[in-house]
Amino acid sequence: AELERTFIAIKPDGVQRGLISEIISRFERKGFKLVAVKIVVPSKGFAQKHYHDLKERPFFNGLCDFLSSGPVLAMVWEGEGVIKYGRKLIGATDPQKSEPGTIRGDLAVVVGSPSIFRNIIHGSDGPETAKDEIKLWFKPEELVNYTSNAEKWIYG
Ligand code: YYY
Ligand code: MG
Repeated sequence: AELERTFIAIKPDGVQRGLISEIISRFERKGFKLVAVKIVVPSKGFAQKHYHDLKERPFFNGLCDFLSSGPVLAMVWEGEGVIKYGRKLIGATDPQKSEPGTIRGDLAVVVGSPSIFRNIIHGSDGPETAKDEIKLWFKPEELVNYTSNAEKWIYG
């Protein structure tokens, strides 16, 4: 089994709305394993680093203000296919377009301006960004290696 990890963050709107346990539960019930977690208020500079790929976009400044506006729950989840499947659990970027059954589709508010910022959750979009984002948010010693007794039931 290939060890795969992704960076998942509950954004300030998700934390303030009391959605932490709901979101963790969806990853946990799917069979993914939590290997790092902490709550932090990122500085604006840190948010700019996190979203550096989007720095040319018109919404970059507002997006970074939003991410640094309050506590964020930063996590690393591990499991086979977790990067791609994590994105599937999260749903489409725009809450107006995310399907019911996804985190954004079920939980993100679709009204308000600019509502697309308030889409509750971030997930790495590929193996390279997962690696970079985990490194940005966590020190190596904050990641915990352990065997879950459920793994033989999940992976066979
Ligand atoms: O990975 P994901 O969060 O689904 O979308 P990205 O394209 O990486 O954009 C990051 C973040 O930026 C998105 O969650 C909301 C915001 N955003 C926006 O405000 N307006 C857009 N047109 C696109 C993205
Ligand atoms: Mg993205």
